[in-house]
Amino acid sequence: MITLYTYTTPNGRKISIMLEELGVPYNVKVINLSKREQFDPAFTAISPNNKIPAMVDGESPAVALFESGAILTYLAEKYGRFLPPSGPARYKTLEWLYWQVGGLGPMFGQLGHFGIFAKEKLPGAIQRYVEEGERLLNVMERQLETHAFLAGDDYSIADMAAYPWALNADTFLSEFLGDLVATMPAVQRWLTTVGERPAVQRGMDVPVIHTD
Ligand SMILES: N[C@@H](CCC(=O)N[C@@H](CS)C(=O)NCC(=O)O)C(=O)O
Repeated sequence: MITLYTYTTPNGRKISIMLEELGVPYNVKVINLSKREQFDPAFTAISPNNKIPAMVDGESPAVALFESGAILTYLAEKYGRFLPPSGPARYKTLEWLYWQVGGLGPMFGQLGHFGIFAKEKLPGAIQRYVEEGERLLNVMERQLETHAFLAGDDYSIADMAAYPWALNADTFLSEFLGDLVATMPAVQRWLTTVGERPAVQRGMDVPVIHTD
């Protein structure tokens, strides 16, 4: 059985989307970042970088992984879906997956930090990450003007990785990026297409946090 360690943030939702797309059973363990549970030794034994998502698959021997790109690649290879097994299409998919993990996620994350969460507002830092966010959205728009999905004709783990973050441009980060996204028909079309997938909708609802 797969156990997903996650929270209500975009990086965790990449993996719940993939698990929902695969239709495989999985347990969810909530790592409450606001309670700093990412630093609990039981979690850092699985995720030494003390960040979600992490995943454990099976028991003896179990596969324990952190880093969303590695987890998505593992699941895609295990179940033979959403990542071509070889050839140029495989590397196009990995190219856009790494673009998300190394670019879109970190830059949007920093914009969220400096623009929204940080008590001290540093104009230079905010400007830097707004400009990076805009640049990355423009890269996406150009790619999606000529391709149905990020890596080409087929929906893949690259789309699952990018969707929860790109959605933020229109929601959580809309004060910085919303006006630009509104002028991007290809990104809008892709957000709608991906967002209408039932598995994506289910994955975006994971985890459920019980407040008591
Ligand atoms: N490169 C990592 C990034 C993971 C990440 O930044 N996770 C955030 C939540 S979205 C986290 O766990 N932050 C907790 C912390 O920084 O203490 C991945 O793609 O898995």
